[in-house]
Amino acid sequence: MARRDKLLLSSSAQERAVRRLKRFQIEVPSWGFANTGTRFGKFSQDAAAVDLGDKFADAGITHQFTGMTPSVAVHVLWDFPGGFDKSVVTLARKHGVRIGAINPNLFQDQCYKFGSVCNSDARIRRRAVKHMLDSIEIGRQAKSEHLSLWFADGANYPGQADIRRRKKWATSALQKAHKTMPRNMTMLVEYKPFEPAAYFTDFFDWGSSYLFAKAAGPRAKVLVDTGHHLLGCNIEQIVAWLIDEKMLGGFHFNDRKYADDDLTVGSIDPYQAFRIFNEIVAYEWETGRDLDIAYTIDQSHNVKPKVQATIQTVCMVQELFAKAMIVDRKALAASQASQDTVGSEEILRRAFLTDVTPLLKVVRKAMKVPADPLSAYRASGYEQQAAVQRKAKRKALGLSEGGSYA
Ligand code: AFD
Ligand code: MN
Ligand code: MN
Repeated sequence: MARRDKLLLSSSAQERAVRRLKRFQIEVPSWGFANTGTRFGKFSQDAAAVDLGDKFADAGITHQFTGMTPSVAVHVLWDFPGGFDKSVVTLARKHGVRIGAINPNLFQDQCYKFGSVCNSDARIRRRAVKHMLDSIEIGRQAKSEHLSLWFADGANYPGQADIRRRKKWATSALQKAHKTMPRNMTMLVEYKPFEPAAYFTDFFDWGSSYLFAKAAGPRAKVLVDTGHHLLGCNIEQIVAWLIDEKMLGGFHFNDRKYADDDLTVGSIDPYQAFRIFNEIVAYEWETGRDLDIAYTIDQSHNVKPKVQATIQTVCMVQELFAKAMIVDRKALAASQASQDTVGSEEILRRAFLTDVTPLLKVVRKAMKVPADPLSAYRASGYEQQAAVQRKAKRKALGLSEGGSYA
């Protein structure tokens, strides 16, 4: 069990930490609230969202209990199956949230079997570009600041595809999208080394996304999904390099044991997540300004109740960021300068092992949210009520158990 040190911060350090934590927000994914599953099956939850209004309601309740999640990342195909119009913006506002990143869906239609922007059939590539341009238009109407791109493009067998031509096709597609984006929009280029493609993916690591983003244009950056790295990869080193290159666009946060497991943040390796936040806080300490990036949860839970898992993961992000906030930066710099390996490590470890509950209590009081958001939510009865209402809604709509519109 990790040692729990009492929080000993100078008042100025505590005030600085409280101010920063009050500003810390993270976007929740619409797809985290509807029933989903794996290729092995879909296990429905009565309380899971049935339609977009339910998803916004769940995001809104998450924000009500945490004070940290005012925006919702949306998936164009899953959330707007019948098209988008301004009523969606009104619906989100009704639930106390706003539309965040726009995620085109370039991986589910049958035509994308052999890829979207990297498909050897120019007609499919053109269709993929059109979907990106349509998604940008949705973003323009929703006043979204991010076009978040994940491509499932890749190959399953050696010899199946021309790697260099695919790179060129993708580059051309991203350049067309970048040209169309409104000036307030940033393109986030996500990477993933495998899945669903098994031999190679076209957007496979931070370097590929970096090169694609650089080629696309000045408002394209790299999106780091913490579940998208080969085992043993040093993610905080990637984050530090991207920060230094001003190419870190944002994160999709989750945790994983083996693959892209969509586990709640910190459930497997909280120290790694803390080290990622440590790089962010170190930059903010040195520059005196917040790192302007998109913090997003990317999880879709099958065995945890959806809203509970979302509140749990958001609170864990906040707790680990708080721990990074209490690292003694001056002492760390001095210790590194004197090459005191143990001393430097101990400064980081002690911050990680410190119980920041007292600090979070101060922050949450100031934000007028419960001191323990998860316990408060679990006692609220929201989930039980949603289960009854949504079960009835599914029945009335003739949806299969656990079915949802999107
Ligand atoms: C899947 C992909 C990727 C993407 C997300 C939402 O692996 O992380 O960002 O779906 O589309 O998790
Ligand atoms: Mn992701
Ligand atoms: Mn993923």
